[in-house]
Amino acid sequence: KTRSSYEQKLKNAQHSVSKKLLELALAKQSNLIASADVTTTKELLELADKVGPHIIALKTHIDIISDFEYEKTITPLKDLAAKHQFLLMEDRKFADIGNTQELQFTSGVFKITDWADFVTSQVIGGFESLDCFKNVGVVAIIGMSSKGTLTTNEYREEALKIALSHPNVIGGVSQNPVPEEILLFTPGVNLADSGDGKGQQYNTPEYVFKNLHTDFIIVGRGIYKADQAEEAAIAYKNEGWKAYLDSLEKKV
Ligand code: UP6
Repeated sequence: KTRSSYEQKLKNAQHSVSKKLLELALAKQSNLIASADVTTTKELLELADKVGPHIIALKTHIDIISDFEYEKTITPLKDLAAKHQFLLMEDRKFADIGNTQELQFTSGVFKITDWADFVTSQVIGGFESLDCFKNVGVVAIIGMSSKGTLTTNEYREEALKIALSHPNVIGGVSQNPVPEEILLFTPGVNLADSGDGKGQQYNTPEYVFKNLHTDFIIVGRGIYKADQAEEAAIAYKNEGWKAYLDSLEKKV
């Protein structure tokens, strides 16, 4: 069967964050999410400003920023997101009981609930552990890209049951296809490398659109480690869009 287009998915989308992502993808002709795995506020803001026009979301690991200060880090980041029209995806990968996740989501110095449009969460804590993410979209970790991951077939099947039935869930992170009711986000995408020597495994944009019918590609080092981050973002954006258009025509 052929995949659904972003237009078709937009018609069926229930969650406001899914709608926003699909609208941005169509408006910017981009399915690219840049992963900003940099460790200072200056690098984070510079990267966001450079790649912002070409991405639909910026993915953060906010707890790796060494000089984090809400006013100096988040306030200007939100301004850049508004200026360049991208969403903020905090890749927190919550993995605890609901009450603890709720505290991690709302408290501490990062106050993720105040600024993230959507967050990632493991589903290892069960269905109700996702109830606290009421005001955001959740991307459930279904399968991981790293060598030796414990996200086996059986695990992924159970994880998908939670993802498909929970109203806060907009999508899943996976290296395998998922049902079209949820959006598929695929990290482990790089045009130059096949791995990083630390267990990461890479595929090309072409591969993940053709074989997984993914919706969005997540690229970290392929962009922020490039000599020209903006040029790299444009290259991944163009590759990703071309691969998406090709996947509309091909059957899996
Ligand atoms: N990520 C993966 N694989 C997963 C889930 N998440 O790589 O299964 C995240 C990493 C990193 C980004 O935490 O932030 O996606 C990939 O970065 P890279 O392109 O530099 O490898």
